[in-house]
Order: sequence, then C-alpha cells, then structure tokens
Amino acid sequence: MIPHERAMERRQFLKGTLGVAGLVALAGCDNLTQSSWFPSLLSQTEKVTGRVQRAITPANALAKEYGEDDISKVFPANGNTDPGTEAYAEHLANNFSEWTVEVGGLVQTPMSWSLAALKELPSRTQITRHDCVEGWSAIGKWTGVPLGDLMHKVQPLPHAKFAVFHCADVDEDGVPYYESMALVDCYHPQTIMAYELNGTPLDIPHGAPIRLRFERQLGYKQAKYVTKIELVETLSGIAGGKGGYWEDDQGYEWYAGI
Ligand SMILES: Nc1nc2c(c(=O)[nH]1)N[C@H]1C(S)=C(S)[C@@H](COP(=O)(O)O)O[C@H]1N2
Ligand SMILES: [Mo]
Repeated sequence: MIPHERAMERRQFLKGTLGVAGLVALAGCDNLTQSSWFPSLLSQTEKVTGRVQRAITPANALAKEYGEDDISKVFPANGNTDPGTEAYAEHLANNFSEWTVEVGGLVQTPMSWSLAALKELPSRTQITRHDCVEGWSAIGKWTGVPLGDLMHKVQPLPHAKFAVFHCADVDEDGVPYYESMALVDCYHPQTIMAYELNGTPLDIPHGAPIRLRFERQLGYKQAKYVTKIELVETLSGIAGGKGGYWEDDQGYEWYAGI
C-alpha cells in the first residue's frame, strides 16, 4: 500500500466509478499480488483505471516536483542492482564509452546514440518521488534527455503504439528485464532517459549508465540499464506479451499510474 495523496484522491474518485472488484484491486496489498486470483482481477480492471486516470488528469499533467531540501538522504536500490554479465563488466571497464541506446522498430529513421551524444542534447532535471510496490518511496533529482526529443528525431510511424525498453540485466533464469509504455507517454515532459541521480552519474545499482524515468507511474516501470527502445504496434509478440518483466511474471498492472 502506497501512502500517496494523489493516489488516495484517485481512489476516492474511483470508488464512485468502479464496482466491488475495482475496489478490491485498488486496495493493492502486497500479499494479494502473490495470490492467484489477484492478477486476473487486475487485468480486468486496469483498462478501466487507465482510462479513468487519463480522464481525470490529462496525459500531459505533471507529477509533483520537489525542492532540493526534500531529496532523500538514501535512495534505495531495488530489483536487479547489477546486471553482472560479462558484457556489462566490459562496459563498466570502459566507463560506458561504448554504451549505446538504440531507438528502432516502427520508426521512419532508426537511430543509435552513444552516452556522450545523449549528454550533449538538451537535458531536463526534475526532483520527484519514486514509489515502489514493495512499500518504499524516495525522492531523487534526476537529469536526462527528454524521450520526446528522441522520438521527434526517429519519427514514429503512424501505427506505432507502444515503446518497449530493453535492458541489459537478466534474472536467475536468464530472462531479460524489459518494460513498455504507451507512445503518447514518451512525449510527456517528465519522461526522460536519465543518466544522473542527485547530480552525479548513475551508479550501478540505480541503472548505470542510463535508465527511464516515467514519473507518473510506479517503480517497476522505471527501466534501468536501457540498451534499446523498440516501437511496436502491439505488445503481444514481446516476451510474455504483457508489456513488462513483472507484468509477465507476477501479473502486475501494465498501467501502473499513480
Ligand atoms: N532493468 C531493470 N530495471 C528495473 C528493475 C530491475 O530489476 N531491472 N527493477 C524495478 C523496480 S521494482 C524498481 S522499484 C526500480 C528501482 O530503481 P532503483 O534501484 O534505482 O531504486 O527499478 C525498476 N527498474
Ligand atoms: Mo519496485
């Protein structure tokens, strides 16, 4: 359960619009996510919550931004905290000078940027709160390149609907981490490919050298160690087809709006 004023307000609002099933899903207790009936309940209601959230808050509404004094002294790291592969170790040894972020799929002009090239583009800095479903939140200052700027350069094709973020880390079974978002959310002003946390280059636990910040959604959407952004028309052909590592594995909501 995430103590979050806006989420609370949303729940109040949704009480009037969703049935009992919706209310149970919104209770969002962690132990419920482990049970077998909860994920299917989520998938039935998430389309409704996504639609309702877009109705309440326009797609370009900003997440709350904080002041320097609000920055958390410790920003926990969660999930994979080191890809630990040979390829990643090599990148680390080269200070990520060979790291590239490729943007392709359903675009007019597929492009690839080195980290240095991304750092030369206009950047955005934002102090925001990260909410993890495992029950912690932290405020951090992120600097990166607005994803919308990259989209303008590659020019998505008219049938592109989602952006899929491929990551360099894999789990114990070798399954790669990935996430996805609606193409429209790529153009949100706070959606950035971040390479700094609190004024210093991202460290390994927080996603070095580059990660997504998608500020109006939960922690697991914030893909770390991003290597490739692929525009697609449907998510059904990607990995388990549910749009993300946790969505495939645990039935987490794809639309993780907060
Ligand atoms: N590539 C990758 N991205 C990831 C994860 C991960 O395991 N691998 N974990 C997610 C989860 S659950 C959270 S809460 C945040 C944690 O980000 P942090 O480690 O910078 O706090 O990253 C998200 N992005
Ligand atoms: Mo998380």
